[in-house]
Amino acid sequence: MPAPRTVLLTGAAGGLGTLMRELLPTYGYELRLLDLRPIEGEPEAIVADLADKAAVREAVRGVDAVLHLAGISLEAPFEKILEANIEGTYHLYEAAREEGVGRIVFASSNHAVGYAPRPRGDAPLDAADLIPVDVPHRPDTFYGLSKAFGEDLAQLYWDRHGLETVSVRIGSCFAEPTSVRMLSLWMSPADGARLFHAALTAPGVGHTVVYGSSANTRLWWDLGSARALGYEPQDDSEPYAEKLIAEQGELDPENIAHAHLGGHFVNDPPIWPY
Ligand code: NAI
Ligand code: 15L
Repeated sequence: MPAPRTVLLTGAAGGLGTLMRELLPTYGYELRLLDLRPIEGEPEAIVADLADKAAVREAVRGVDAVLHLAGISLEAPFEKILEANIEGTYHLYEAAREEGVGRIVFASSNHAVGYAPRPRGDAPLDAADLIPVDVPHRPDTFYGLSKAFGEDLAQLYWDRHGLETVSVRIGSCFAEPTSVRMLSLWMSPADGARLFHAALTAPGVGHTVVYGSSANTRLWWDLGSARALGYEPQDDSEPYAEKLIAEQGELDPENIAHAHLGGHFVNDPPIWPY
């Protein structure tokens, strides 16, 4: 596949979408934007719901690749997750197949494997103790289940239709880490752009699953498959560690939210904004 130039960015109005709208053009991409919500200052952005198959098909027409960020990004009632994340992602894959788009980069999440126990031991962990990328799906929420579905859908569309995907199990991509758990999962926005760029351009990815984070000293997972795409993370959350640990304390192994990769998403019942 030749390196993509035009990329459809779904979820362009969201937190990560806003960061990527700023950072990805520096890699030479021309972005076509789509979101349920209008974007201030972007009159050409497509305002559409992933539920609208015809609109999604029109949105993918003529692009080289898709960076699929749109969807509900936290836990929600199953019916809402079903429509936005499961059916919506299916509509996107069908549209991409019909329009001959060669590659999708899918925003999966750590919550697809959120019940994986977090590794113990002093940082930095030995490579053998890191959570491997082929750990079985262990979703911690309906939200995590939708990300596990998205990864499996990507595998199906690769095996059956030759549509390539990199599924990025993003940790926590925000300007700064805000919790002790995030010291392990943080992906700086600049590293996020580096990783998405690698995922968009690496040759012959088939369906590849990677973890998405910076090169944190307190890393819990294996970045090997991301590095194999050419991703070279430049950032580390460690400069934030002293302050966050002084404010919040060390992780408590007796607390189930601290004992699993998914953090507070494993609490039952979760408290969510939807
Ligand atoms: P966000 O909630 O800020 O943005 C999601 C965007 O998707 C919103 O602008 C929303 O309007 C749009 N959207 C929702 N349903 C839609 C629909 N049916 N049709 C069209 N657009 C729709 O989320 P954020 O943080 O920007 O995350 C982006 C993606 O990355 C999400 O898929 C999220 O699950 C995933 N992710 C993000 C992480 C992070 O640290 N920010 C961590 C792991 C995964
Ligand atoms: C996610 O999947 C969410 O979309 C994001 O808002 C964060 O909560 C992140 O996971 C996390 O685990 O920190």
